[in-house]
Amino acid sequence: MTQFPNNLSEAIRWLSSFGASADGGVTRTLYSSSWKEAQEALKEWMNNCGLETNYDSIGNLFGRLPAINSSVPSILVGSHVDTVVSGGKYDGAYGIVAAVTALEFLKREYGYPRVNLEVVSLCEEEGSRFPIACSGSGMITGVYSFKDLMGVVDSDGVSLFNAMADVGFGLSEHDNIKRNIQRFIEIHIEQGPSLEKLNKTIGIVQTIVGQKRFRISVRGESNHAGTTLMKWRRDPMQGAVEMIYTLQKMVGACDDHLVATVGQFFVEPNTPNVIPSQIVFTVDVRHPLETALNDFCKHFTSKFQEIAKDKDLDIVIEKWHEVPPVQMDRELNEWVEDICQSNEVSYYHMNSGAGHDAQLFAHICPATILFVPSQGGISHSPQEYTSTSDLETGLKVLIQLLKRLAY
Ligand code: HGY
Ligand code: MN
Ligand code: MN
Repeated sequence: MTQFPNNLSEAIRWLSSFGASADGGVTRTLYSSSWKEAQEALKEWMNNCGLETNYDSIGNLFGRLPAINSSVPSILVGSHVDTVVSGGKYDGAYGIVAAVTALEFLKREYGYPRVNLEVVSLCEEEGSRFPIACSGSGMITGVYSFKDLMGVVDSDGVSLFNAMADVGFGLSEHDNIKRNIQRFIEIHIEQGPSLEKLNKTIGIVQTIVGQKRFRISVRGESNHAGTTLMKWRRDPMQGAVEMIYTLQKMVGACDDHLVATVGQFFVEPNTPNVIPSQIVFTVDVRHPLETALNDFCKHFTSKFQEIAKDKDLDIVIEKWHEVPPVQMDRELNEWVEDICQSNEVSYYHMNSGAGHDAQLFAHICPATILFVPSQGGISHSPQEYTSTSDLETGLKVLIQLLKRLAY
């Protein structure tokens, strides 16, 4: 008999065992074997909690607590099951296990709701294997469609559709997995230091920042490291280094809300005594204001073009992810504030510097995301940690919000 978790901390530990990495972190990328095992185990747990489970064709997993009149659109509550490489135990996972625990409690205490309540374990949000992020929520909301997934391959050249088929899922262009959702609620770790620094337990998010992610390919001429004088070189490494240095200088001239990250860096042929033929690196830029985000991206990309031209290098700039900043739902946030006040739970109105699935759902329905503190503000790391009491407080607020909305 499978052993199911009895409490939140146990559930987090249990879920983190799927894709556990030697460094104490978790690596559970889209359509990997650990991803499939995690979804199957969650499905079993949801069934065991009395929820009606089903997958959609790309592997989003739903657990439904049906209403007496189940014809009205559902309230969806959940988060993403995938992680970054060597990520933490809580990012995404907490939102799923808290949602399952909340629905199990509501069913036991109050029976069937007035409105369908559905947990969702979203197949992918991070964009850490394939160059597409939020594909789970993007397909449910219709922000993405079949054509956005076509031709997508990972860094090993494996296509998204083949990886999807390898774990038993498949999408045809006639599949419509868009859902009509009444509201979307996500509970998530803050992944930053604000709540801990301010000694607050619940973050009520007003705005989720906009973000753009680019892949920059700089091509030059590979040659012998010893026989090629510097003045004869068309070295993409020199170009890429100047671009990244210039990017950092440009960020420094902006306000603190503008953040830019070079997270991936590939050298070809990546050999000590060979002048590289190509450098590929990523740039992730974020800001809570769409105009500031757009202006900065326009500025840095034209600067990169200039540097390439000046050094006689070829450059290809591909933007592969873009989400505008979105406002979370005011009414839902007022309810959360009221719940915190009546339960004497400390809270703080804030923005989210991390992107989240709630950002996609906000395009089709009222959506919000609640934060609990991250110890030391650390995330996307094996050191990610949130205390049991904060996890439990977040769950309590989530349960009361769902009770108000659906009973
Ligand atoms: O990168 C992000 O903002 C999120 O953690 N995927
Ligand atoms: Mn997340
Ligand atoms: Mn994340």
